[in-house]
Amino acid sequence: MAKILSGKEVATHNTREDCWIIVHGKAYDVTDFLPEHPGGSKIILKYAGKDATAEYDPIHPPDAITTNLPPEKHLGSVAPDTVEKVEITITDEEKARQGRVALRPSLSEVLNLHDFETIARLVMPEKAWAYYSSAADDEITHRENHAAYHRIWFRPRIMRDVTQVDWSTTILGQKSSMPVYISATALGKLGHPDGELNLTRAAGKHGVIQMIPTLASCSFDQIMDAAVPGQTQFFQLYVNKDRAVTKRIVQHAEARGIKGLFITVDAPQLGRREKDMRQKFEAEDPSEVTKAGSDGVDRSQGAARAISSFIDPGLNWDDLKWFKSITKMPIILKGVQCWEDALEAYDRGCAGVVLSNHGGRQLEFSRSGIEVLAEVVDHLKRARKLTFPNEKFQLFVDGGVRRATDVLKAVALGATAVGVGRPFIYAFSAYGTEGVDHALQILHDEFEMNMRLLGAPSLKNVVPEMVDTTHIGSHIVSVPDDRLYMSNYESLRTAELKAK
Ligand code: 173
Repeated sequence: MAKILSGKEVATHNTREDCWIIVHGKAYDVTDFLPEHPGGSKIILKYAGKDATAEYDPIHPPDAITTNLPPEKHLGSVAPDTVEKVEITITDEEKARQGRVALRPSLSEVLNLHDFETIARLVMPEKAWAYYSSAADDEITHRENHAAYHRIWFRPRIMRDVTQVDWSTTILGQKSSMPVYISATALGKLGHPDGELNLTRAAGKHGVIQMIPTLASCSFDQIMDAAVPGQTQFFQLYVNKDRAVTKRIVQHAEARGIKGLFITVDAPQLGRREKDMRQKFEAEDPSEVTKAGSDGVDRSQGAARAISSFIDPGLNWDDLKWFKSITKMPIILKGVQCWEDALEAYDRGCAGVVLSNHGGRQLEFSRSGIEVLAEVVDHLKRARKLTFPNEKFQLFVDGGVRRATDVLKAVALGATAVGVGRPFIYAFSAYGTEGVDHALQILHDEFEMNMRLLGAPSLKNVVPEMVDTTHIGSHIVSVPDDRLYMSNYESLRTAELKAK
């Protein structure tokens, strides 16, 4: 039997030279790990000799500490009643937030995916809202992602029997109840204690595919274990500079039944997300975060940058051969932004590409995925005689999708499916799993109606002739201010009123 430590004993190891911390009731010697911690040593030192669980949980999967530290640094259990409670001061701001949570509108009042965002903004912890909602620089690309759909108009057909309409499909050969998948987004527990599991459960219920992020705050295995039998999941990969780590992650994902490997290719460095930066990750002591700490990690750059230093900026086309040698999963490049790279991905044997600018969080003035889709389809048809949607080389789009009509525009143009990220985070941050369930149900309802109104009994009938893309490339130059929506449209105001 391993010895049970006391909190008092752990508390004596509270210096940079001798640093123990407690996570989930177990003590760890992290002294040697301090310089290696991707988020810097200071944040660990703040909890030297103490229980760090509350700080640790939203950022790390539960197994991060056990897999990163060699077994001899696992010191064993700590008797719970001997551990000094870490004072969590509830600020006035937090009290006010909890008050707003209690006044959330009921889910039946939530009519569309925009409503979740309205509510999430009011009820999410500020740090979480800043992290999720932020985008690069002036957030022009972020807005453009949604605005681009405003430039595509329908050419519906009439007098077709639409008594039965079916919007189910297959994605990489896997069944999906709609041409939508839940895109990968990091740090789910910032928004809700169950984090990504909210997505897994709702996806399982609705027959929708979840793309599991490398930087989930639940462990990969927890997420896999939460799936119902037969539920399909994809995996989003950030390629680690240490390829042995990458190989282990990829092969474990395959062994656990992941059906598609989406390699992120648009983030050799993380974009500047100023909303997030202003929040000052672990901002209790502003003097500590205004500049790079003595540990060399610049935490003034927001939550994401603090934990992204492992991503390999050296990733290049030649690496694809290696990926193919270590896995049989279909490989899809996520973050392609022009036809030349889509063509290269096709020629090098990828199973598809995601036309994406990372939710506007990376290169500002990247074009929207939907605009790039039109270009890619056009060139691949001509250069390689492909037709779309195509079983062997599938095109995906993400960014700015809020309505089934947005999805149907992408499908008409040749996309197999569309990724939706933020709206589902907002849904679970405000309402947990039920929120995601409701969001998916809203999309189902929108699909049913819009398929009928388009005159499309199935997705096969959603063809390029059904959309007018004349102005797809006419970018709005000024910052868009949608008067009609802002002045006339009845948005869900009850949340704001109740909150005041
Ligand atoms: O968009 C992101 O925030 C993201 O992809 C990321 C990357 C590295 C660490 C955390 C999040």
